[in-house]
Amino acid sequence: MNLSFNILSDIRENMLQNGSFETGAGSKGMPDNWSFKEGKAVSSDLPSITGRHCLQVIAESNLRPARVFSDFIAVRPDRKLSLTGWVRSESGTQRAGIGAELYDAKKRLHGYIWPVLPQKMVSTSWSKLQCVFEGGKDPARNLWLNTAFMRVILQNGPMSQGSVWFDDLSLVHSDSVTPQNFLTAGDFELAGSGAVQSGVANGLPDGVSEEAPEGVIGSVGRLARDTQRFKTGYSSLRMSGADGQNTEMEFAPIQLADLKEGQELQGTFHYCGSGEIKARCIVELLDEAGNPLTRHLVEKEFTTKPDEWQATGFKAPLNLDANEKAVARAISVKFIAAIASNQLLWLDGCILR
Ligand SMILES: [Ca+2]
Repeated sequence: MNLSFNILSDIRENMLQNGSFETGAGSKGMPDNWSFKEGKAVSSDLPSITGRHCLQVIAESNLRPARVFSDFIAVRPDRKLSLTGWVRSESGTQRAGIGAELYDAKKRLHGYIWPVLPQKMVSTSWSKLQCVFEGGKDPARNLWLNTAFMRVILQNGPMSQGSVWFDDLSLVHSDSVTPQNFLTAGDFELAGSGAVQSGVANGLPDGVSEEAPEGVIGSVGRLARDTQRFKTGYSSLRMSGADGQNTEMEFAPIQLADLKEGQELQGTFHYCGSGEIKARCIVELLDEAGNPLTRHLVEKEFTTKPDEWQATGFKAPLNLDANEKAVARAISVKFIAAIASNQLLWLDGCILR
């Protein structure tokens, strides 16, 4: 095993500042980098997609839409931009649109475009939204030839009364390459299905959800998404302990068909503890039924320090012997630690490529 490696990152540049609405006045204020001209908008701590806050856009009348604007974004009509995010509504009868104000190089306003028209009603549960901003022939939808800046518009209405929430918005060049990470849930950003954000009710600290983040399985009741303590993104995985037992977490298996024989697997991760805790990261082969083979491809030991984030990793070639080749179908990445019942271990920014 080669011990020299760089800590990997899969952060993709987001042209929208504060796209998860995490910084700003907190609840009932306006998030940084966003403003409204019509209607009303506030930072909301309704259970969010990423982090602890989202944006609530309130239309007080059916006739007048509520509109929130991003900061100015430098754009070029010949470069396609892709916007993704999440939206939900108060009662399922509200309508949301995504648009942009178009400005020339001197920041003079020239017009509006609407890649997403508010035709359909928005669900009361979070749903994904997606659109592109690009040059083209339709002046109602495309960037104009003289467009040098735009401000993204998040609209609730018209013909929509009540609240719409937005979260986790990202605007990137469509041709920018997403850094590879086989551990798609490695940043622990999304709540698991059916997760309930904490509160007084479940006895967990604020920001800790009572279920494992999406894409993670393991010791039931001892894995949680923690939006209070994190190293990358807006949340981490918080592993709690039980005396005399191991706590385990495991990512979704990666099919061998998606990997190349002999390729060098590189993995890095961040970790932190409430005290000194010995733990292991294991990469193993799984057979057709999902059972692990005897040999571990990687077994990386690490020890947490109290309240201090550290990072480490591994490099290992994916070389299988004849027997393994015959039965192995996938690889699995997991973490195991003997955590005492009064201790906690956090993981974040897990990357495998
Ligand atoms: Ca957020």
